[in-house]
Amino acid sequence: MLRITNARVIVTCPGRNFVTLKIETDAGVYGIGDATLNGRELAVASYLEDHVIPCLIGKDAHRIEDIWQYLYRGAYWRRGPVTMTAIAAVDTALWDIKGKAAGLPVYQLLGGAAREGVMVYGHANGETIEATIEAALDYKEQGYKAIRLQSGVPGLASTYGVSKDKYFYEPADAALPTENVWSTEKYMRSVPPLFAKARDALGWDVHLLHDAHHRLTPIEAGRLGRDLEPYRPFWLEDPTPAENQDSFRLIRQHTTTPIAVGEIFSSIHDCRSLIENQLIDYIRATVVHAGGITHLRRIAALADLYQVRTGCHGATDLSPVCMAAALHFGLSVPNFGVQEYMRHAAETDAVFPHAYRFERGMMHPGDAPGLGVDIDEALAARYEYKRAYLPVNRLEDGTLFNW
Ligand code: KDG
Ligand code: MG
Repeated sequence: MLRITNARVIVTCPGRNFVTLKIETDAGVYGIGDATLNGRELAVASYLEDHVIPCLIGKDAHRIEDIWQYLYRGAYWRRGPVTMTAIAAVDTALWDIKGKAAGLPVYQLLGGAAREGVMVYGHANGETIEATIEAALDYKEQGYKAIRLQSGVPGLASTYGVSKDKYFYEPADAALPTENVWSTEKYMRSVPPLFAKARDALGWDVHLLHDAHHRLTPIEAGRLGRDLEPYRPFWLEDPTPAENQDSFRLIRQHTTTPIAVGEIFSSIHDCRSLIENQLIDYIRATVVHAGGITHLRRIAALADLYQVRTGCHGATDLSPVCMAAALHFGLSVPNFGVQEYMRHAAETDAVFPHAYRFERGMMHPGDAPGLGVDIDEALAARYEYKRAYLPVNRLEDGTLFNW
């Protein structure tokens, strides 16, 4: 028995907002879990502080599955991003504790390494095709085996995924949502030339990815997928919103470009129909937003039955605690595909010292007991929470559209 004696929520903003849960036990071992829900951070902080932490005190930290079920079934209100992010934070912290108590890195508790390292993809983005390709060449030079390409769209003032900074793309950028303008027609014309030029410049030995960010109708997605086929993209991500999962059948009827979906999914029930009907190739659900390591393993096991591989979300709003957990998961899961890796700012890395490392396009969680990541609470306290929002998106006629 490892009794939970205390749990605390730490909100900090070292470059961007992060919410972290710290669970302490009577043996002096503690664990941490990421609870960051971009743009809605304080909802999860309150859910944990006001409703979850009182139930944790006195429980046995070793009983990860029982505590997961207690928080999921016991709440009566199931699923949803706030609930599942809160459950994920508890689950991640408990795996950290179990690893520390056992003296083993978490991936060993998950079955051990199933590969030498975790292939990651970096973000190459630019205002123009030339700038994007220049960024991609830089990533290739650093050894990346997979690169996501996002470029500004001629005729549009701003575009999803295109940052002002070379490495640190930060989508939540204002105290109130900024507004972008979108034209699917202009966008659809701009992506195939980006991929054509990228293949000329980068060759064929590097995986190229693209994120359509839920902005196409199924038939538009089918056309874009088909137009990209000659350049053999690794995946086309979030081609259309996934509420109506049947609509992915239409995409499948028109293209063999692999499809990746799921960064906003919070449970296996969001993934089930897409996976069972083999409408996607990669599932992007991740530790922090999909119920923690415990639930993500369940999603991966379902996906494995249908040859769907993992491709976990890993943008900067997922803290280094989530990144560490994702690497332990990715190293051990049989049907691993790729892991997104957007570097965190130096202030973030200083608040969350970690053992994970990048080498020639691959990452490894390291062999420290537990997750191998910590939070420097004194440093974290220096960065006060700043309300920040993702932008909203409107069509050229002012209609509110998909972000
Ligand atoms: O919080 C939202 C971001 O993480 C999201 O916009 C990033 O689409 C994204 C991606 O693929 O990383
Ligand atoms: Mg995305």
